[in-house]
Amino acid sequence: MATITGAKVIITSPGRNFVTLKITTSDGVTGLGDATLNGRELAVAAYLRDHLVPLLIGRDPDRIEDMWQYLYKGAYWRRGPVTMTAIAAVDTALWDIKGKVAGMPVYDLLGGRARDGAMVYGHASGGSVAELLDDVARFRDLGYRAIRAQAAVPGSPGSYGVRHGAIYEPAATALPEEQLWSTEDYLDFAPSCLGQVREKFGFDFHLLHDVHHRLTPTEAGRLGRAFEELRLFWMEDPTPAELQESFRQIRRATTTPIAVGEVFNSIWDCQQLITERLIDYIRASVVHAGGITHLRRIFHLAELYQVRTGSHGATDLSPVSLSAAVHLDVTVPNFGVQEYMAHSPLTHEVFRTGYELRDGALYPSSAPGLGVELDEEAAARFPYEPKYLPVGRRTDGSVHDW
Ligand code: EZ4
Ligand code: CO
Repeated sequence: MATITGAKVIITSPGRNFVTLKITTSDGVTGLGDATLNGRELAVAAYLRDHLVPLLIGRDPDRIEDMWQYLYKGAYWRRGPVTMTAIAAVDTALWDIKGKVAGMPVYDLLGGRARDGAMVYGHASGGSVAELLDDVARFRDLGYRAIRAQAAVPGSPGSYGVRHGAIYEPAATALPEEQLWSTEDYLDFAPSCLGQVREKFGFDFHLLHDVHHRLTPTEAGRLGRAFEELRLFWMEDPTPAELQESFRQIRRATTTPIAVGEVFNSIWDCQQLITERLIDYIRASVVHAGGITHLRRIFHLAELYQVRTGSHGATDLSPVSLSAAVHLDVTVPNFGVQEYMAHSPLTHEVFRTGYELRDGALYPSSAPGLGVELDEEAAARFPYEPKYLPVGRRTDGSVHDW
């Protein structure tokens, strides 16, 4: 029997911060797991280094489900983003190792591909509607079949999702930036903004929009109704989702499809949303929802209720996460779409990836395991830099959901 002989936490900042767990076995096989929790990176690094790594040494790397149960139930303190991200890193690294030992890509360990590639959506944005329209045209020219559209709301400098430069990185400052937000201005602006996208480009592509948790259920219902004639692929995160039953109200108000889940960390965060069919797409991710083992369980529950998948894939999810997501995406029958924001060239100096973008879809590498390598010498050249996500404030100065 092989045993786990080493587990190393690698913190690196090639363009942005990433935490990665690298597990080594007595046979000399290594596996990688993403452990990045944007703006709270060192909490997960400490959880791994101080509390999980000592438990891993000497254990059997083959027993992935048992390891998951051991770390989840063994903690006594369940769930939460820090715990579940740390467990995800161990779980993902063990799937990577199992694939390498078997000589199979992870998608084959998961039952094999149901499709060759995973359709992705790209992020078009603009400081104005005119800029957004140019950016949508660029994504269409690049072959994307699904495009998320976000534009700056006039008078709301804290509008979500507007790229400045080549890469969108909201965690950009050493302390949280405070950004002003007006819900009223946004509700006036968003339908006409997306309406202009449909007017110019028509309906032959999927159009998505992220509300980023900023509305009440009443406001979200009204916005969803205003979007109906635009036939969105989805309206994402219309409200904060701690209150799962609030989605009943949004559902009653509109037929615009609803997607939610990027901040979820367990099946318990979406059980009611799925089983009452209060959403159309579940957006939980490998890294923040307990790894491949737990996300697969969420996706299988969703399949029973005709809820499709649409995993979070912003650049704060490392190339290891993205690769794991694509391996899972191509296997599940209820796949919907995969979010994709290309990582920066600096990030790829550290992470060598095998997945490929073609015709608006990501194709997993057929290399054994996840097909991602981390260059530790390159990683050491990019030391950790404290970076925080912004904080939203309403025009009266009070804190709002960012
Ligand atoms: O703001 O990942 O759909 N994508 C998103 C992301 C999140 C970031 C937070 O770290 O909403 O851009
Ligand atoms: Co989002």
